[in-house]
Amino acid sequence: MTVRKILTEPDPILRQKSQPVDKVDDLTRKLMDDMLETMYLAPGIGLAAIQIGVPKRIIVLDISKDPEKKEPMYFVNPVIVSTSKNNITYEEGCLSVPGQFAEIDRPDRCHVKYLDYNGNYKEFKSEGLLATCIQHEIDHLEGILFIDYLSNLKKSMIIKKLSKQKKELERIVV
Ligand code: GNR
Ligand code: NI
Repeated sequence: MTVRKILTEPDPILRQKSQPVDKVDDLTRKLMDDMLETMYLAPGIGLAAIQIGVPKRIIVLDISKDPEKKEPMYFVNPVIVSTSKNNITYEEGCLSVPGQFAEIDRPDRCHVKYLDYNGNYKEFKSEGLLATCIQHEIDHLEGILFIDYLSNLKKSMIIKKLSKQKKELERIVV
């Protein structure tokens, strides 16, 4: 397994729409293994392939609290079948928006269909943090970040801050 570099905002690749996977083969599984390792090291509780620069409709998640007991979940070509009418608010963060957090409202429950690690068709119903996380990851597949739900002012302040940090880092590295 290989740890890959996580792209951060503002990076136009993060705004690309990811494409469906046509076959869950060994290369797809290698990519999912790399995504999981990258996510655990970060550390984060979810990762979409586009965050490591691969525009494929793949997400991995692990919301287990105990790092000793790993509970990885893999979703290939996830599609939301339905969501609840009632919303829930979580303070969200994103590995591609480092150091920034905001309360975001999303449906409390979501039902998804997808292909699993072995390419088998599955359906899954989630609620609470897991439902929030799945929706956050599926947004990545459409090029959407949680900051897109904030006011234009808050969003532009965050993007400005991140661009500055990036420029500063480049200055140090070069
Ligand atoms: O690590 C993560 N934590 C998190 C917290 C609340 C809502 C969503 C997330 S996902 C995030 C990792 C990430 O950026 N996934 O795309
Ligand atoms: Ni994210």
